[in-house]
Amino acid sequence: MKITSAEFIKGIRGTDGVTQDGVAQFAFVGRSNVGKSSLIVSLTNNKQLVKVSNTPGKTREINFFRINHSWMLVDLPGYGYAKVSPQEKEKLQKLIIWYLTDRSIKPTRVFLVIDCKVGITPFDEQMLEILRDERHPFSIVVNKTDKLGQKDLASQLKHIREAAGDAELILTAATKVHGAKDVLARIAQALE
Ligand SMILES: Nc1nc2c(ncn2[C@@H]2O[C@H](COP(=O)(O)OP(=O)(O)OP(=O)(O)O)[C@@H](O)[C@H]2O)c(=O)[nH]1
Ligand SMILES: [Mg+2]
Repeated sequence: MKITSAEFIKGIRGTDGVTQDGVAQFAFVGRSNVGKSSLIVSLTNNKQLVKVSNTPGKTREINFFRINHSWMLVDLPGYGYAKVSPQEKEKLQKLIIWYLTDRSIKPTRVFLVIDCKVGITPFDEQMLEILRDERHPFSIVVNKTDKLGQKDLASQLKHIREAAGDAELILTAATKVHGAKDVLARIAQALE
């Protein structure tokens, strides 16, 4: 599948206003700084579309991007970033949980993004629990694979596989556009 158009639709901070037009939504969730926004850049090949920075806690809204004039990519804020205020942290956490649990929202597939160096954290475990409880189809995207050598990557993947159970793993390096085609293939399959 090729992405020929990508447009920012809106960012929401409250618990209303999700586009209810029934189009498929593919959502990226995960800890702050794991590379969710970078993955969206790598899929769309459009740096202007998404704000990516070295500052964790960059995405503060749920951002919706319409792709190929039909389906949506959804960029969620990250959880677990220590330096945002406790109030902001709680607000962001509520926003993420609302997106994943509200009955009116039915993401076609959720991509839980993790940093291959860090592995699956207790926060990620909580997200996995929610994804399973809500019965959302999901994949675990193991990002930043360029940061580890072959041997370390293999050993990290072993741990990640143990914690991931039967969840599908997709390996990526967003800033090198590695693995983008595998994520896109998963999306294409779900859209069939
Ligand atoms: N080396 C390397 N760096 C990456 C990769 N993906 C993202 N980064 C870098 O990691 C930092 C954070 O990336 P973002 O895409 O903003 O992360 P995010 O998950 O959207 O973060 P929040 O919006 O805070 O939740 C940026 O400096 C990216 O350039 C990758 O695959 N490899
Ligand atoms: Mg982001």
